[in-house]
Amino acid sequence: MTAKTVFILNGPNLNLLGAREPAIYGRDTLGDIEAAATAKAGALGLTVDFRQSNNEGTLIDWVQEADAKAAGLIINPGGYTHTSVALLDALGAASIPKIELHLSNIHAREAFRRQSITAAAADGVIMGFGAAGYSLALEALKNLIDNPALK
Ligand code: CA2
Repeated sequence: MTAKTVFILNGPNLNLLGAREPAIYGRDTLGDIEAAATAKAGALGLTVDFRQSNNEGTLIDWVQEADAKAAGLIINPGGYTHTSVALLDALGAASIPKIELHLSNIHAREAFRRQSITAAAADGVIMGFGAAGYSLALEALKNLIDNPALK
């Protein structure tokens, strides 16, 4: 049987991981995270389509593409987490299982980061575990894909 594909979408500035702010976001680069996520997905019998964009509209297009093509979606919306009604609407329109992911615990940070606009459209949120969160999110997504009644 062909492995189901899941999209992992990463928002603005996540391409900078590893270079700056290691105390908050860790030392892994986004390339390191993609390699680990690809290996984890393989162990779960999934294929990953891993992407990053600094553009809100591109992320919205990819959410719509995921809904048409993928079995599930993990998204770290970056700063758009706290601002984007348009991304919330795109996620809300997508019927596939969806996990929101943050490297940091946004509730332990500045007041403006404590609200996620986008999380209302997610089936669940994983945050605060650094790069390991991607692996945890894949496990959670696999559970949702295999058990649609949980959604
Ligand atoms: O904790 C997360 O995963 C965030 O989504 C990361 C975003 C931030 O805006 C959210 O509030 C929480 C930031 C993405 C990465 O930003 C960097 C900035 C400088 C150096 C490295 C990464």
